[in-house]
Amino acid sequence: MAEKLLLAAPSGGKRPKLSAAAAEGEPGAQGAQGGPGGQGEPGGQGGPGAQGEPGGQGGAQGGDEAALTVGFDLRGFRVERILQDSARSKTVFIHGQIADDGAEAKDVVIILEKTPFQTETLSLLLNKDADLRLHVKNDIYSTYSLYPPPTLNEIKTTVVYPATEKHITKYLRQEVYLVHESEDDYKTITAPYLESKAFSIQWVYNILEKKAEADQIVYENPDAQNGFLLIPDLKWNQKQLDDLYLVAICHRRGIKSLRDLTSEHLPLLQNILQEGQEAISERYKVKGNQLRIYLHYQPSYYHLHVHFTALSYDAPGSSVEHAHLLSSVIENLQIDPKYYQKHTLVFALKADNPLLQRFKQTRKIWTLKIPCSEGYSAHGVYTNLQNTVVFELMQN
Ligand code: G7M
Repeated sequence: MAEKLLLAAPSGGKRPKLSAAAAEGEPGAQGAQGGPGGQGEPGGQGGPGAQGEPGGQGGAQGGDEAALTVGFDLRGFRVERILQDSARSKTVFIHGQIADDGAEAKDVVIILEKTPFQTETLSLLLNKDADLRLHVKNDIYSTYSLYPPPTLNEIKTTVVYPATEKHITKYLRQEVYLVHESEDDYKTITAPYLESKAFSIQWVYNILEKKAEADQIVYENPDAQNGFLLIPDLKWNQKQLDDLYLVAICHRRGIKSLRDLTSEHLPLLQNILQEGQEAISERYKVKGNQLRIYLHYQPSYYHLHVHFTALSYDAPGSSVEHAHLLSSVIENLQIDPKYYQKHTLVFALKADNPLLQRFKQTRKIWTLKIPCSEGYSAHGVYTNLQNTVVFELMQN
């Protein structure tokens, strides 16, 4: 590799190297920020643009060249395989390995994503110096390849290093399956599963404790009970509003997900809805009726947070089997304080998701109408694990 390639620094890994600028002592040199902590993410999303969103927060935001002081050294990088790619979203998920001098090669996941066009820079793309190379010309129609200057050809890059097997399978394209989770299923399958796994949400605590991304905070209501913090999502490069994406993270700990919400949490949810919209309107001039404000179920991280995305943006994870509009959540809780404990919730899980395996393995019981002597009924008990059907005769 002729030139050293420098990417935004991931946290946690030991690879970040100072770029030439930083080495020369340019102002603004800073260490890698925050980070993903160990992943868990049982709620992996189906389809391309899989979420889950690990990765350190890069130093450069909002096109601040001076902030590009810490890079990621790609020497020794080699592609192992493409985990998934999407021509539509112009995204590719790559599993690679990086061999540090002499040391054992470590896994890395790199996500490359072509960024949306910015209206302000179109005049720099299309002018008399534009390098346009003709493909086809026919009457009034013609197609070209346009080779823009490097600064207008940015590729958003997320690095997870070192990546675990979990990260790799998380991004691997897989079949997805719908799960209907009843109140009982949650108690007997999902809740014990979540308790058995120590999903790390260190990155969330880092944000709440201002140990990471502190300079990114858009708004904060500091109330320990009903307050929250609003911050740009890792997926948004903040360079254009078309794909605006922020997350509101509540200060209160212990609310794992939508399932835990009761009417007790209404003040918190109303604050997030109201103040979140006001803060975004003030900072970005995007009104509340142009925002999609929702919670994921299942989420990737089990600390309550709410997504704010531009309504016109087809954000990954905004499909009906995944997103629950905050306004509807509030209304449901006003109608029934225990709505989210009682109702069946439907979501999609990837084939290799351990939670899906638990649903499959768990004993299902269904009632069959089998003629019996008066006063008795028969129940069929089906166990996936043993592949057996057992009938029980029960007295009514
Ligand atoms: O699926 P779930 O509802 O759990 O979504 C979590 C959201 O948190 C996703 O939209 C991620 O892109 C976002 N996210 C994940 N990490 C690790 C970070 C982070 O370190 N910083 C920020 N700002 N957002 C993150």
